[in-house]
Amino acid sequence: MRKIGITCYPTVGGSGVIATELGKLLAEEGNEIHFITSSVPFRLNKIHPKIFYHEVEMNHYPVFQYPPYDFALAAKMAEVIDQEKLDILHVHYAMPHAICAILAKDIAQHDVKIVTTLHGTDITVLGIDHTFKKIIKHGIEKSDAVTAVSGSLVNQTIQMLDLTKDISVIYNFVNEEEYHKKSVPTLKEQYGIEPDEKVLIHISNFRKVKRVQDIIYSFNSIREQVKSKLLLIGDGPEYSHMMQLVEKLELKEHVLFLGKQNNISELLSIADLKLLLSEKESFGLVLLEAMACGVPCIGTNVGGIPEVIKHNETGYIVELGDIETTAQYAIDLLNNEHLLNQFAENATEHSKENFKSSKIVNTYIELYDTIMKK
Ligand code: GMT
Repeated sequence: MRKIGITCYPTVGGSGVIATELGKLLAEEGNEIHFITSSVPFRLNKIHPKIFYHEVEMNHYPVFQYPPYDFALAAKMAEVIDQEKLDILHVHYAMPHAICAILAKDIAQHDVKIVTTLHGTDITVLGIDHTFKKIIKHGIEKSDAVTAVSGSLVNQTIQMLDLTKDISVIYNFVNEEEYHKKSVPTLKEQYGIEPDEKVLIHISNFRKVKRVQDIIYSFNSIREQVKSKLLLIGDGPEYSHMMQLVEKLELKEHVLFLGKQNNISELLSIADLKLLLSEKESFGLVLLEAMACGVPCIGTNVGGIPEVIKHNETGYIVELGDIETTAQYAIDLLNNEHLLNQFAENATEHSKENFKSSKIVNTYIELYDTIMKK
């Protein structure tokens, strides 16, 4: 039995999902898991005798212009390392979690190993603010092991930070108990979708990098040739702009804005095709969630997306901003029932074979055991 601390962003987001699902599966394997976060991770939805939660508490003193969250986190990490005698502290995101973990390790009496998993946005932050470069590099170099969610992210990290450190690729996974095709016979009707209408789906946090407008423009061409509806799921800064665009293109009755939703696998179970046309994406967990539910995907040739979608087998890869090719691929696929079924089957197989949760969790366990021996 290993004692493992996990820190992640607890709110909605792929990295928080992966960290929490990993913790749950590690607990199932008999490990003791200690989440050290600012609030209960949103996917920590069931109790388990081997899962514990330590809240990072913040005091608001008027003297501080900005509340020192990073120090509060490091202090809590150090406390939990010593109290619980943690073997491993696994942090998701270099910024600031890896740096806080290094500081906590220095403070704590008990020896702990630090594992940092990079999810992408921690590295792309560098594009916004280069003052972070040295501190992120420090967090990565001082970690006992570093993993990234795609080969593309490893290359990008090494290039941007001039690193010599070994970074292993450990792909993301989905909880198969939740993500599989479900029988939801009345759901289409409940959303006012005709039985013979195809359903396209996009799920994101509606940040600019997700280029939701490319999805809407593609759909505008698709629906001229395929009777279909577009489901837009999630919320974020671009949401109201996208609503305006849909109105401008007179697509209001064909595009359903559903906002944030919990039962994504049920919505995926009525979808025929998933679109993710981002300009930055280290992995694209939503693609894997879709494929696990038997939904083929079209994604951009960006970041880790081509490592997740098998072009011409589980979906298609298109160049960034190429709305015409996206629409053409979608039209051809949606109009060919045989090919669509084949792609759906391939997608399920691909997710099971290459992103199986038990296989990924074992890879993390092997990594923990290797560094614990050092
Ligand atoms: O994409 C986001 O804006 C959210 C971000 C997060 O913190 O969850 O996602 C990143 O991590 C996910 C889990 O590893 C990946 O699937 C996403 O591709 C990655 N997002 C980006 O690289 C933009």
